[in-house]
Amino acid sequence: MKKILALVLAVMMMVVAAGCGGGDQAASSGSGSGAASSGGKQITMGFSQIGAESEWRTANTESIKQAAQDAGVNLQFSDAQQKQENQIKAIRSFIAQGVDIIAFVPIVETGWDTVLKEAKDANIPVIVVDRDVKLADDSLYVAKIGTDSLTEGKNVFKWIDEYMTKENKKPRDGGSQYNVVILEGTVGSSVAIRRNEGFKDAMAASPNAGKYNILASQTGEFTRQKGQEVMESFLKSYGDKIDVLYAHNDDMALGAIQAIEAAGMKPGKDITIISVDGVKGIFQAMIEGKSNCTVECNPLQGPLLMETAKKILNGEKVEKLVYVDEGIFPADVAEKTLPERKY
Ligand code: GYE
Repeated sequence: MKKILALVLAVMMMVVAAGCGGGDQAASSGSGSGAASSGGKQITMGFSQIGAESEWRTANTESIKQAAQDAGVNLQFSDAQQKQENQIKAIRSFIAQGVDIIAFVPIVETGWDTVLKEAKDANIPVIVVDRDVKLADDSLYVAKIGTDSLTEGKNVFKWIDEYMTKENKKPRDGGSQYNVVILEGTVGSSVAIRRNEGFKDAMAASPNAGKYNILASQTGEFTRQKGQEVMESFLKSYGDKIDVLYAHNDDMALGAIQAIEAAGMKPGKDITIISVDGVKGIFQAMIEGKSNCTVECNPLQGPLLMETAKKILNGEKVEKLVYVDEGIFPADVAEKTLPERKY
């Protein structure tokens, strides 16, 4: 009887030990194999992406997934299909799960106060990625990693202004002003707001401000399809008056190029085209002479995001705002640059 009892006890102890060992092993093998760790356990990050509206966004998602894998971070990825309410739901479920850290791309600027307060109350740090948020209390997030949309918008105007002057372009309607149409990004997104603001600020500050007339400006929702549709309607209303197209992203410019060709005009010649992002598709279009310039916006934010998350969870101080580096690529460097492009 005693022997049986001893045997049962021994087996029980083995089971308990194995259980603990298993747990320890899972935790330590995480850090041992270079996995991200906070206090020895693998980091779980809840990440809410807005969707897959553009080539840029696909590159952004891939960068984040790859960087999580490289850093050994357990990434809980959620796709919001372009809806803020889905993002709020995802963030709430990350809080309920008790993830270590939350990161998200805010589809629009406002409406985040309540859910971010819930994350703060649950002691879960938040990193804002890519776009900006507008909050009453900025302590609701720890860090923001992204791009400088205001500068991008300014650079667009400066490039256009130099180009039109250098090429000695004549307004197509025979008047004294260049007519500009704008395809804007998602309504209410910080990117669409700032890319407009930057463009208009630079225009107002230029001695050539009077040479430009913004004929029409409408959202194309950052997609190729919508960009094409809205450009079709611009062409119907203003056809041979349009001198310049500014598209808030390359995908909308690519859609617009199709609309311009279908209307029997030459994109990149009859209508000067500039857009933002720097995706491979627009480099190809520039090589074919169908677009004139892209102002880069860098989507490869994954490595910096993982590094920042680790620092925050290790109690290190991080910068509140970090912008990634970006360049400007006119058509004459497209062919040389395309092979080096990573997205
Ligand atoms: O320019 C556009 C995308 O938020 C900076 O979103 C990003 C923008 C990017 O869909 O292509």
